[in-house]
Amino acid sequence: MRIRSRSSVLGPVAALVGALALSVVCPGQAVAGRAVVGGRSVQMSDAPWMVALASRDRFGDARSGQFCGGVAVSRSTVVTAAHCMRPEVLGVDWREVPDLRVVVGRGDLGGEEGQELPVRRVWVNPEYDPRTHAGDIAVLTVDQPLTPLPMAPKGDPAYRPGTAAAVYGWGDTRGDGSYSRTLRSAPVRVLDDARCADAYPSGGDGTYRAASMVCAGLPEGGRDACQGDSGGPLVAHGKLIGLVSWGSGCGEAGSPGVYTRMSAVAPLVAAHG
Ligand code: 4AZ
Repeated sequence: MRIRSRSSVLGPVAALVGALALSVVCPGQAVAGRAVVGGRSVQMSDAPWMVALASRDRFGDARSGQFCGGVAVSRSTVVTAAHCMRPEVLGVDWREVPDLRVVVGRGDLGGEEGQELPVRRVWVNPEYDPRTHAGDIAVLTVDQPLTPLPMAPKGDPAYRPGTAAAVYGWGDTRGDGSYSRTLRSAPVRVLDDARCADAYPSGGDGTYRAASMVCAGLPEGGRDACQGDSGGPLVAHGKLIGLVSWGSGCGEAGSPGVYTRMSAVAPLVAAHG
């Protein structure tokens, strides 16, 4: 994962510096081009389980304070990435964010459609390992009824390599700090664990662990999750198979997106939802 630049808080100069820093940290990212990277706009009615995590206090009003994605998995439970709740993202401990919200039904973050729901309870996986990125899951509870997406259980064919999947988010569309105002989705394919283990051996930015992660993309790159999409869903066969977690750059050939494998964390969700 990389940390979303807090441009709305820090102002345009910092945003420019941040964008330049990103292009240094992630060379080649910009050439992947085209928007999520390689995606298209989707209507909220086609993804009613999609939510934005937001704090206007931390990230400003322009995009409803969005900083990560999330997905409803029951009428009161949202799952997201553990790393979204870290001070590297929020600037402070999540307990000190005065207005943590789950935004539902708002495809255009510049608008007022839908609702900003207060978060009743937060559980961040204490086993999350920022070195490998294993265990990247947090569970948020809200009071109002949500529209859930079912999680694909262990052994579900949706996890098979080659399966058509889609990733959703309001994140960076070009790898240069261009966060989207509208919800986007990119079609990708579930990739073979061996390919992902080759792409991300131990000792790098993270380590691919097939037991707890799943990876997706296209062999030629061009479609991927990016900064700001973290915690959002990877959907296949109408079920949730992954949460946007990390990867090297965005949409680069040979560097697929890595996701928290839902079947591996389902017991944690059940215990903390
Ligand atoms: C991030 O920083 C991030 N291309 C998420 C996904 C990917 C890279 C970065 C995968 O949140």
